[in-house]
Amino acid sequence: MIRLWGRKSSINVQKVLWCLAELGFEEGKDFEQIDAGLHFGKNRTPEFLALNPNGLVPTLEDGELVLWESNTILRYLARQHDQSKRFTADITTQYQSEKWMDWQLGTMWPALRPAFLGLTRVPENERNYVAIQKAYQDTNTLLALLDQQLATQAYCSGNTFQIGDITLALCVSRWILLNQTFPDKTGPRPQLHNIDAWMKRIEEGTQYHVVAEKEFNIAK
Ligand SMILES: N[C@@H](CCC(=O)N[C@@H](CS)C(=O)NCC(=O)O)C(=O)O
Repeated sequence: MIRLWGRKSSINVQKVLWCLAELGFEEGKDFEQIDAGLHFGKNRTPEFLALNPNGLVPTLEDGELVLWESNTILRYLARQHDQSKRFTADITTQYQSEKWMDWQLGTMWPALRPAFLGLTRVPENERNYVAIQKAYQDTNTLLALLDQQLATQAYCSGNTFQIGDITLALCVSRWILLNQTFPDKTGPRPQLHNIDAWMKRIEEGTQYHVVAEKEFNIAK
């Protein structure tokens, strides 16, 4: 049975949980999830560090194979466990999806992360609100690029839902929730209509509900 280490409030663990749901894996039957990280601890133990020397989640065990880096875990699951072959796209679609996955990890999340961590993890009296608002506004500019892409196609890499959409949608949902929860701290959020329509398609047509959040809750 696949074993997934990581608390369910982590964006990177949620990528894996969502992907497993898309592939038809049921928790407790096809995979085991172990709470680890933040207040759950366990991620600095010698046992865990032997699996992932970074001490971070998610970490996945599938038989002898141990993987960390959430986007790589998604690539592996889509290659190894996709019975229906819905993630076995033509080469153009596959690499457009890969491109957005790298953009999510290397560009978009680093931009939004200071706002996310600043507002949800840093105590109120220690927050740098100037840096938080700048991070949020920089993310607005970046997301206009995704919105532009979604003007001509239903999903990030073409007309089918791919793993790239999983990685992006979890960042976008945090971007929306941050503004809804702390509107005066993030500053304005532009209406990006193509992103709104894409999120609606995802909410209605995928397993997004297994990780969807209405509030920030690091306790779970
Ligand atoms: N690039 C890594 C980042 C992993 C990461 O930063 N994980 C965070 C949670 S999102 C973590 O383990 N934080 C420490 C903790 O939760 O205690 C990935 O995509 O998997």
